[in-house]
Amino acid sequence: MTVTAVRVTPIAFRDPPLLNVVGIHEPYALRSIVEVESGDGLVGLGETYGDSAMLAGLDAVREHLLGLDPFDLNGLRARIESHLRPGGDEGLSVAPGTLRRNLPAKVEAAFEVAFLDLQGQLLQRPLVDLLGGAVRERVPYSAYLFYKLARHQGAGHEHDDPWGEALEPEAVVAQARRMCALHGFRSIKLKAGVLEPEREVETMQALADAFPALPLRIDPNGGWSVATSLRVARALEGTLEYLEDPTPGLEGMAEVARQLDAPLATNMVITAFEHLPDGLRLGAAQVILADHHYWGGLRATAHLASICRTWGLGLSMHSNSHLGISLAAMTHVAASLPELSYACDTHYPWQDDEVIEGGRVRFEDGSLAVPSGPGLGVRLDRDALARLHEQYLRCGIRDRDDVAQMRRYRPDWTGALPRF
Ligand code: GKR
Ligand code: MG
Repeated sequence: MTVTAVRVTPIAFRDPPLLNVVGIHEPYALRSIVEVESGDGLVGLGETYGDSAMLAGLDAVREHLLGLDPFDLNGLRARIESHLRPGGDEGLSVAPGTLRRNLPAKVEAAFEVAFLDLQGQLLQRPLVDLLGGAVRERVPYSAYLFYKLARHQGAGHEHDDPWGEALEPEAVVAQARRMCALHGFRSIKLKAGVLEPEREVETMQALADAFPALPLRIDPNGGWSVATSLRVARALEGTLEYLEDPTPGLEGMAEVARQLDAPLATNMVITAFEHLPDGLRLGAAQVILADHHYWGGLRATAHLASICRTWGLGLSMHSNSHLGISLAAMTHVAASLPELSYACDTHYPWQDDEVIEGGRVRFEDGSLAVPSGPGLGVRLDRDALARLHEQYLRCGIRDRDDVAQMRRYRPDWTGALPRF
């Protein structure tokens, strides 16, 4: 049994006007849906970034996968490596899908998930069993809060967003209450680097008062200088389970880490295996945020988890905007990792579109059961795929660009880091 067809379909789904350090989300987020067919009519699924660099990478290797055995994951890597060169190091980004950096790892991840989905379907076993089996039946996720505007602007996509504006501490607490009531989350993360740091400290203190029993994290995506990071961290002493990417660069993170007791987490300065030696030598982070979409896949994520265990690092999970195929893959791998000791990030509650049969996935008590069907345990809804592809063709967005989108609101905006 071999791979007989590989399809990649770019899609766009609605995304609210969420603020971050470099700008604001556009009205649509992009993904690609990967389908790998084997001779017996089975289809393995993957979901990844939908930016143009990623689509070009997927397209460059697509036809070279024909004839591969879906169990031959070493063959998959070899074919990708012989047809794709790693890109240059383009610096920090909140949008891994737009970078050529890690491109072979990102392409491998998208196809590896689809191959593993096929393997699971052939063996009639859930994907988690191919990763060593589940160490937990349910995977906890955290409430991912954003400062946000009430309305998108520009390019004919103006519309109000049902979550309304959240810029003041009370509005963010209300957002947290609504998100926790809807999904039962038991830990909270605030995307920061948006307002003056003192305002963000007030927001965190309001969250700590409103949710005294829940672990809290804050992530300004490298938006603060070393001095600002230390000031904020000291103001929040005792309230943080970890402080995520307070400042840009390995050296800056190491400087902050040296002066604090709270652990630093990162999905910005250590994003590939080759960053680990320097990161470890400098002590730049104590918690690594895994993300199979750019670390090279589900097995690479397990490899990263082993390295974290060996070197005494914590392991958490990062997310960008995504739909249900990614959510299923994240849940399978998270269920298989004994090292994962934090609730995973997910942007999923901010979306309302879906591409899988059955529609939106429901969290219960802030967690998801590992899908029990064979492989990923999710199927593609072809009508939804066609509709979201049509939305991609119509929306005109081809690369995530939060900086350019923010210039519609503030023409002098640069998005340069650190901001404060
Ligand atoms: O979507 O605005 C966003 C986030 O800032 C995202 O791009 C980051 O990659 O959520 C991510 C993070 O934890 O840094
Ligand atoms: Mg982060």
